[in-house]
Amino acid sequence: ARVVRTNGVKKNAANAATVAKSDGAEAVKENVRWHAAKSTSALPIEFGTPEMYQAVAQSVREGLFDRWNDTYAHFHKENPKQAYYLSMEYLQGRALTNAIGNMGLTGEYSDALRSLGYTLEDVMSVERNAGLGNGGLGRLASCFLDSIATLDLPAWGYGLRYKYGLFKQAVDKKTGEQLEFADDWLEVGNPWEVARPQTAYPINFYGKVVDGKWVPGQQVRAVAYDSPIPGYDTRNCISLRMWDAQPSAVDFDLASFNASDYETSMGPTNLAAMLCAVLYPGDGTREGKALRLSQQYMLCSASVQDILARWKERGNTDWTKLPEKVAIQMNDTHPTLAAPELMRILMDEEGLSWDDAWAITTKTVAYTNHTVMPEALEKWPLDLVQELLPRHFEIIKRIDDEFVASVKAKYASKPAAEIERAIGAMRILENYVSPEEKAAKKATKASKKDKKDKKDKKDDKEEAEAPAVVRMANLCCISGMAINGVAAIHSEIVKDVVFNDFYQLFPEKFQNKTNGVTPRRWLAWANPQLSEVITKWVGNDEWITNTDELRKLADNASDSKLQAEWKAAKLARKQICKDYIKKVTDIDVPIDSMFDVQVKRIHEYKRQLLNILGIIYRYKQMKAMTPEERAKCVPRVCIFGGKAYATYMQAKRIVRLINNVGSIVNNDPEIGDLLKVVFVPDYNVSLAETLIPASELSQHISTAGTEASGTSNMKFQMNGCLIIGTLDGANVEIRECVGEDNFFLFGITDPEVEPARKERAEGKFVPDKRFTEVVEYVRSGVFGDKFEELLGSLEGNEGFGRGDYFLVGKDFASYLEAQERVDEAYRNQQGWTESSIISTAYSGKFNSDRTIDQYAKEIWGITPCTVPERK
Ligand code: B1N
Repeated sequence: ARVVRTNGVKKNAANAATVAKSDGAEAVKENVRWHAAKSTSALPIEFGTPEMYQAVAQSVREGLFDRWNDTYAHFHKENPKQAYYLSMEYLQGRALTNAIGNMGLTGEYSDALRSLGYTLEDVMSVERNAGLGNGGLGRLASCFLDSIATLDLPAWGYGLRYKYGLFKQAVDKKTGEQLEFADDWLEVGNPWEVARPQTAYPINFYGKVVDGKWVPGQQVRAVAYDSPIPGYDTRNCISLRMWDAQPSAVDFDLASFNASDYETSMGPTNLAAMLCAVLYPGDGTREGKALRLSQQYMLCSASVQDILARWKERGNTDWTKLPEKVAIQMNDTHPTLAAPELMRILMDEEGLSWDDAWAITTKTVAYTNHTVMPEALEKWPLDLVQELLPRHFEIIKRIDDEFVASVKAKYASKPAAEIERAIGAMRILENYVSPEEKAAKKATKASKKDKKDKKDKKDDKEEAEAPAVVRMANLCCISGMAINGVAAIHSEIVKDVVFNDFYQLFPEKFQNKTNGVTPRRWLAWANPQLSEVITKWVGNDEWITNTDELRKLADNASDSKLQAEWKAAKLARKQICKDYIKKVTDIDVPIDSMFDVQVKRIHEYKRQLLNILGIIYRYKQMKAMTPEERAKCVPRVCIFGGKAYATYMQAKRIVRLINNVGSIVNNDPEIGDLLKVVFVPDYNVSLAETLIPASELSQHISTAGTEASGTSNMKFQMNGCLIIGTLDGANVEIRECVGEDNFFLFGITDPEVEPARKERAEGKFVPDKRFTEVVEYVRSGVFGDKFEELLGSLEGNEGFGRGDYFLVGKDFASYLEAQERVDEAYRNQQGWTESSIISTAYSGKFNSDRTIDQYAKEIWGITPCTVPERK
């Protein structure tokens, strides 16, 4: 009865638009077979696993369409307040396993494929990773979408459809260096996206402002590509809308083309291609900055235009009530331009007054801060903003002027110097000199021309050194209705340090939203072996949404039957991981060793260097032992993964050191299976799904106060992995949940960091003897190279010295002691397994459903809008 195809194709029930759970594996099989014949790009003479992946993806996608369309229609009809998550990054990973898992069809697809002679594992491995993000921030956005859909919330994601995602990483076999390759993730097509060429908006750049309105100099079109994001155990299926840049047809200069002036005629086409070519184009140069800022503007402008068009489409008319229908969340400062863009449209296109537009904007946008590292707080050259977005510059300038005036009025009773300091810290434009002031300065200079004294020269120099910039975070704090950090400690640092002046001014805006991760992808689908044990011992699978249910595991944490099943699940995952490592690195890792993992972007503050120096110390110690002593060591496999930013030399040296240590240690016959050091190349979402379930110990060892939250720490915890870590980011809250006995803590705390740096700078710090020994050992050239620049950074301030800014030396002794506690704990396998069970049991807080529920209630003001069953 549900036949939908009419194009002469032989039909049966399974050709219908949806395969429901009740249809069973047989119907799924027929549906997949149908798609294999009719909707893949395979030629009739070729059919293998890649083609089967296409067929299955088409089948699943078809099954999602009713839910997806119904969700769209239902939101349209109900006209609820809707939230929009604006992010320059999404790390979606693979979609297939997640979609069938969320639809509750894993068993059916698995059986259907088996009877067709394939396995679901092989088929899903064909899918390319959608890697349109750098790390935690992008993956967080993707986890949030899963939770939004699962909680039936009316919210959508907006992003950019980069042609090339984050680069693919390989390791040079000879030198151990990182190699980078473009990630052409769309090469073989993307079955999860739907192009919507009807949904396109003009995006303008350059030009000038005439009579208060923007007369642009350049234009591209942003075209919508939508991907369905199915919720778990619900019919709700939301959208991730990604914008692609295309040339506007009117710009195509056919005459030039016919006159063989291809460069001129292809100009707009090339510009459009460049805009969405890569995630995070290098922004060292002015061209690079202009490109990145153009990308950010395209995301903001297209999304805001689309949001307002939808608001109208749903019959809304009273602009002053926009904040009752729309909330826009800015994922870090990258989409800050959403605020001035909303202002511009409301004023210049909809005719609202400044005051009305401002009142609306400041109730609509909200800002999440993800880092306190000063170099990551975006500042754009003022003249670039002015040139690229002249109308927005005017708007930003006026926001700044009015803000300065409001602070002066509010702080009138304070000392003048204090007012000046506070304004200096908070205003949007930094080092800005207005044209009038510039003219005045020039005049004074001219009059002083002959008596040019030293002081004047100094002034000149300062001017040259401090270019005028637009501080995006300040614009966010001023225009946002809410500002949040991403873990308790981070949100405190945001209030006390990074934005303290704003906190004094607008204490009510500041909030905390501790990050979370989706238990669907990161536990239920990534680790079916452990999930089965959990479901059995919890009594049902409610924990897949209500992760507090996991606590029930704690009651049986010391039960030998649960322990045996728990260990068996872990062992199965270690085997999968071992096979993968063998396949990609050719290293044999012993399965009965402790799997000790650190995977994350390579960054000095994350201190992979501390980890590898600790390993070198371990190696050195083992070398010095008698064979009998050595036999008593706890065997470890130390696994690293992570990408270094292409121009971040120090991070690249860390990668090389890890690889070089690996090639010495792994081939040392004295050491054998007692220690293995593995760098697994090309860390991405899929690799995380392989490594995390197999891990027994994971390292989250950033210098206190530097990691805003971390989110992999939560994934490891959920999968029963113990953590060695500092009191930083979400570690603090994880430790509170699992209890101090189940967390290997070390290192100085945030308030101790500045004094330690001072001690270091004053030459009063004496490093632990073991630290000095290890550094000297590396210096001696055992690992191929002497790593002068890398090790130098741990020392003074001359030459390569950076004064050990991230305090590797300071925390080294404490780290080694914590590692000794780890070894001791691992010797007691029962105790270890009990801690592992407890870790999972108390991971409920870190479910992104909890995080999203808080955003929905405390920032966005949205409530569930559940799509009903079809009648
Ligand atoms: O955001 C994650 C946190 O868990 C991590 O601790 C934090 O480091 C990460 C500029 C960033 N902060 N800032 C970025 C990403 C890309 C870019 O161009 C900054 N990423 C984080 C989720 O809250």
